[in-house]
Amino acid sequence: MTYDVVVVGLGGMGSAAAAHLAARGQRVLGLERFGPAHDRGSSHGGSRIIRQSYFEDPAYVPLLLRAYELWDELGADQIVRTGGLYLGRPDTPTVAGSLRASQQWSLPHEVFDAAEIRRRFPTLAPDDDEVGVFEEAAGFVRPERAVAAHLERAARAGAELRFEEPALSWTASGSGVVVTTALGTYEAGHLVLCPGAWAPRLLAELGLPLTVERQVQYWFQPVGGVGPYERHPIFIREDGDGAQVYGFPAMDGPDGGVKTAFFRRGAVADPDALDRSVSAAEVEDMAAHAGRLLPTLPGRFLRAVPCMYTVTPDHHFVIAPHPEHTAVTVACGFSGHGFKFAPVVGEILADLAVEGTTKHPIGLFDPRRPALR
Ligand code: PYC
Repeated sequence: MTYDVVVVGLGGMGSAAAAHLAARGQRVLGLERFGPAHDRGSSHGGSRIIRQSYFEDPAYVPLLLRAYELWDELGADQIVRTGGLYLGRPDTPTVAGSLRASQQWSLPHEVFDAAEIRRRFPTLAPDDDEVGVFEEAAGFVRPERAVAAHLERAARAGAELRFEEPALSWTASGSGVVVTTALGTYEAGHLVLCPGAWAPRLLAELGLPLTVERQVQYWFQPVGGVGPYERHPIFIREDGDGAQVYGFPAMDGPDGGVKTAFFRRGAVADPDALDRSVSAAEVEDMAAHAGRLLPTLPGRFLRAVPCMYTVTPDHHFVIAPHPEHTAVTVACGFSGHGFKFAPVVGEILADLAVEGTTKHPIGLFDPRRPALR
């Protein structure tokens, strides 16, 4: 057999898996339907949040602590630590969940009332009944740079990486797998599937209730310029109407603007026919929501870039051995909050492919859990 492991999809998760597998001496073939570190999937847009006080579930925290270690091993500048502020009324999932995770794992954090938020961060104008959970460890990673670094590591350790070569189908037997692409057929002992928004097609037989969503990232030039946004925490604010708006510091100089977006407010999308145009109504909606918290942010609209989420009903990931094929490992359904985990997901996928098990806690990501039936 030519390869020990084929990795399908070389975005955030697949590039990390290829790097970890190749570092363990596996003969790796990586297949990607687009070019290296492309902007057609879910790993582009210049920045992704990284944080530890995880409101989605405290069970993510040990994975985050390991992810931080691995990001730092990948490169001293992979994580830009800006601090992070999670705002809303005290009983919102964003605030209550961040506090719960911080307390459960004794993560350093502070809680500010609205007046204190305004005093410390003059760009922010929360309502009087809002609070903020602040954690210093939060910040952002640059997704394109991170994918490129993992690809570089994989190639340096001997992985063969083939781009512009979409995987069309795969079969598995007791002795291994066969993967068919637009250009050829490959045999290997194991298959790691990281198909991103193409998961509903390449994992159709699992019948997972995955929804591919179009999500737009927006950049605005603030009134008065980016100055006050240059040293600024990342933020996630849960609005009174349940919408979550998030954003970043200014990170690309005086003309680069400030990026903001909605978390989980996407429309269903076809990954092969993603609408890349962004309407004036969408820009106005974003400006209105961002402006409620940061009145100077939506000064002048600069640009907008769509990407995709692949969403599970409970917003938890799918990472597991394939329930029917021991020679296949699956990773999908990252639901818009997965990128920060990329290096630890790569480590887990390498564990599962090589050892058949992992010491990391991945019970939450079981494809057979009730929420996915
Ligand atoms: O990945 O933490 C995250 C995130 C928050 C809002 C959008 N993405």
